[in-house]
Amino acid sequence: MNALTDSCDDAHWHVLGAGAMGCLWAARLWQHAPLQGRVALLLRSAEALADYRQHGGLTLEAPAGGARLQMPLTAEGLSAPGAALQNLLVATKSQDVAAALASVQHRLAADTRIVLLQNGVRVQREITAQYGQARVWCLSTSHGAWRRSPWHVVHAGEGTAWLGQLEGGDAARTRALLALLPAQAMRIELDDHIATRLWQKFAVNCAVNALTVVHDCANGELLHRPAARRALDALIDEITELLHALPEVPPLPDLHASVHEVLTATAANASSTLQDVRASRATELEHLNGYLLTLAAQHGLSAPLNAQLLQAVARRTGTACR
Ligand code: KPL
Repeated sequence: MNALTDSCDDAHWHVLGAGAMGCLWAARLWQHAPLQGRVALLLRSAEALADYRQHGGLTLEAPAGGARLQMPLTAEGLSAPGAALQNLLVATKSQDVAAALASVQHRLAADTRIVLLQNGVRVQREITAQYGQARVWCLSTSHGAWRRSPWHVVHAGEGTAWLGQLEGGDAARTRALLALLPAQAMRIELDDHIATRLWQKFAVNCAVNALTVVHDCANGELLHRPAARRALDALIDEITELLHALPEVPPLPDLHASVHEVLTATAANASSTLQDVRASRATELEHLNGYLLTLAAQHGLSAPLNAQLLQAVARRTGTACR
């Protein structure tokens, strides 16, 4: 029984997106005592479902060489019929969220809670507008994870996570939702100003991610390679000016300081975008610098450095990102 919701009937989670983050959150949800293991992965392809079932569960490796835990979570096909979803954690890439939600449309009820775990702010704004403020929550997280193999996830960097709804939302319902999440294991805190936090992380990701691809370097190198550092500083200036001019963006802390802090804390890491490029996966840049260009154009502003950056990434990867 959950003290805040007065019910254990609404404690079932489904996790959409079985990348490193999806697997990490699914495993941590499964461990969360009030849920008693009522967590299922929603898998897109029949092959993935068969492979997962044959494998028999997820393995979670805790940080710093900690324990390896086997977790027999269930899995379901994405388009399979089933009961209405109570809590849905969406952990796909930004560009896949709308299609992924559309494919579980038949299982979304008026009271299904949708929790978004993406970088950026575009998806959060679009999905909140589409499904309504009452049904959508955002998690902004600094946890790090990677997969040793498809069903074996390593919780590599223990970070923090913040939970909230755009435009404030309903505090009591957000607290009730927090009780259904692994607040301790994932260090989740409530944030009444999640929009500010999302915009801030968006700004950092716009400054860092594409540039690590162009310079093909770990995060910290952006501070230490002279050419990369010059490009970084100029890009931060442009992003700061642009965000300041956009009416929808709340006041944000100094971006030079935020970027410096993140790059120092994650110096040895490859950004998620560089990891995507190295693994020949689609990147989220259309939802980062691409979205910045869209917002700039909507307000008659220009962002030449961001545009050049996207072109440079496209040349390097051989794919147009817009
Ligand atoms: O969020 C990140 C990412 O890689 O997507 C940063 C902050 C750049 C850390 O790597």
